[in-house]
Amino acid sequence: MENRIAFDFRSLAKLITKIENDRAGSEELLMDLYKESPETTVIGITGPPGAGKSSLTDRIIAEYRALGKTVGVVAVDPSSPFTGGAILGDRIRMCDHSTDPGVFIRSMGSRGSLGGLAPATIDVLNLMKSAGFDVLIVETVGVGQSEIDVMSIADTVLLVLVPGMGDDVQALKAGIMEIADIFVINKADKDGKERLAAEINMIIQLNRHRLAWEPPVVETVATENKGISMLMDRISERSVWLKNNGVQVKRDKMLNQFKHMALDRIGANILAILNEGGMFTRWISELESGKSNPYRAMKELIENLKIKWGK
Ligand SMILES: Nc1nc2c(ncn2[C@@H]2O[C@H](COP(=O)(O)OP(=O)(O)OP(=O)(O)O)[C@@H](O)[C@H]2O)c(=O)[nH]1
Ligand SMILES: [Mg+2]
Repeated sequence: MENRIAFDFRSLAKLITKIENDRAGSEELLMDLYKESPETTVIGITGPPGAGKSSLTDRIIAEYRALGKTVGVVAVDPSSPFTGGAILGDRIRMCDHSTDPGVFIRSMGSRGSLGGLAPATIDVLNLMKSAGFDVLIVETVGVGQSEIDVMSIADTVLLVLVPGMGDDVQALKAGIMEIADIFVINKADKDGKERLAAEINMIIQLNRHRLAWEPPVVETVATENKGISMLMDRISERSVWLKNNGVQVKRDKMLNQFKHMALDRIGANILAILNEGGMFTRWISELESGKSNPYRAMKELIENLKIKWGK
């Protein structure tokens, strides 16, 4: 099989470190390197801590490797101060693949990701997409806004849940349908999977009318390799569906990505400009002298922006 990967892994690792440590300085680099890569399957894996996301990732890597496909993995661990693979091993259970020349695994911690983990992760994923892996996997913890942001880059998002968290599913309801393309009930060897499945199915039914793609539910036991081939089948079906019906889905995801990228850049630039212009210092002194208040300051800010950018 032809190897489409454009860089050797050492260069790739160096580029990622550069992006993590100096996002603003890497902008030019990303501008030059960015390449749409329609052949790359991008899979997002998210869910609560300890649900078995890394164990599943490990199994999925093995399945794709058996087909001769190259795999790139980014594991985001917001609780870790480390980056650059230092925590590979324990929390990220993919040791089996660490010596495989067709697999590149990178972990990202909170250190060095100026401007937030989500924007930095998106930059790194875009780089890896451009590098030409057959499959790209991104693992994140949680179902919050930052996961939703990161997942805008994935074609197919697996939401991994475990039995015994029925009430949590209720609490997650709002975010859940926005993010899940495939529900995975992992640790199906534990009690309570029927209840969880019922909860998930209820949420799917409630949202059915507005879903173009109805997310399937798959049960797995990652540690015993059970349900994995079923999961791979669902992932393939999703890919086929995306090929035939996915134009709007891709457009929506791209739009989402653009908005986040724009907000991220605009936010950083504007804060710098305001700082330089001494706006913050002036606001503080006006606040202290009772001449203004935070709401007046914001009104002034927005009006100035409107003058600059029209409308
Ligand atoms: N019983 C059982 N245990 C599992 C299963 N899958 C994973 N585990 C165990 O659950 C624990 C957490 O697995 P991980 O794969 O690290 O979970 P994770 O979601 O990646 O965890 P974080 O990245 O820390 O959020 C490990 O001890 C696994 O061996 C499963 O299907 N059944
Ligand atoms: Mg993990």
